[in-house]
Amino acid sequence: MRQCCPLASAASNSVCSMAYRSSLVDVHAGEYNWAEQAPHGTVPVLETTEGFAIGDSAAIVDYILEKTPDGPLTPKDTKSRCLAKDAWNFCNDYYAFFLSPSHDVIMNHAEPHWRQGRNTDPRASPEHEKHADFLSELKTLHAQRMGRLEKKLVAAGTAFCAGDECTYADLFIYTCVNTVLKCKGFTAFRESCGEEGPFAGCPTVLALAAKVGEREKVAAAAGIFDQAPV
Ligand SMILES: N[C@@H](CCC(=O)N[C@@H](CS)C(=O)NCC(=O)O)C(=O)O
Repeated sequence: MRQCCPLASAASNSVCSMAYRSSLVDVHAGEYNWAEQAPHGTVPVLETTEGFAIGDSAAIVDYILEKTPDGPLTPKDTKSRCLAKDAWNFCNDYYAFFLSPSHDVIMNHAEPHWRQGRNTDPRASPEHEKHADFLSELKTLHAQRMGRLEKKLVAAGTAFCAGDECTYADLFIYTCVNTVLKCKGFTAFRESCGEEGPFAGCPTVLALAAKVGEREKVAAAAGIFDQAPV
């Protein structure tokens, strides 16, 4: 498994009942030219033992779920399967529309197609006249989406997002929350949220993330957030 960021961890480590070798790709080290070698030019990438590679996190999750129907984070019935996918896709949008554009701001990437074909918002540049508006819009989006997730979890009233058992989707919630709470690149964002922090009004989201963080394998990998800028 090739990976380099918390999103990648969410896709892969989340269903960690399957044996795989994970290699953390340092995008600056050059030991793996993922822009060329990865099928989509992005990470994560799962190089299966069946001779093909999968280049999209959702497809990687599907593959692992199918291979490990009894895995500890695999939903076991139709309702939890659908609810887990529902929550995972919600987090994936949060990644695409908040975490990823924030990544561009943090890493100072505002060139048009830096992300292998994803359009980058030019307002990510601190020199752009509307940079402050962009930051403010991202903050609003974060608050709206996390508020929506809070409402969703409260309405479900279950211990985890897809029922009373933890699933791979809870790992993505955990990853989104901890990226914002712990990664160095989000320091300015956290500070902009004042004393209440970025998850004010979302106690259920925070509690779920904390509960997931107590799982042995998750706790063992928690250092990744302190190492990663985003
Ligand atoms: N839809 C893709 C998105 C993957 C993605 O954006 N990965 C980022 C790292 S978290 C990446 O490789 N971006 C390319 C770049 O940074 O140039 C997926 O879910 O796998």
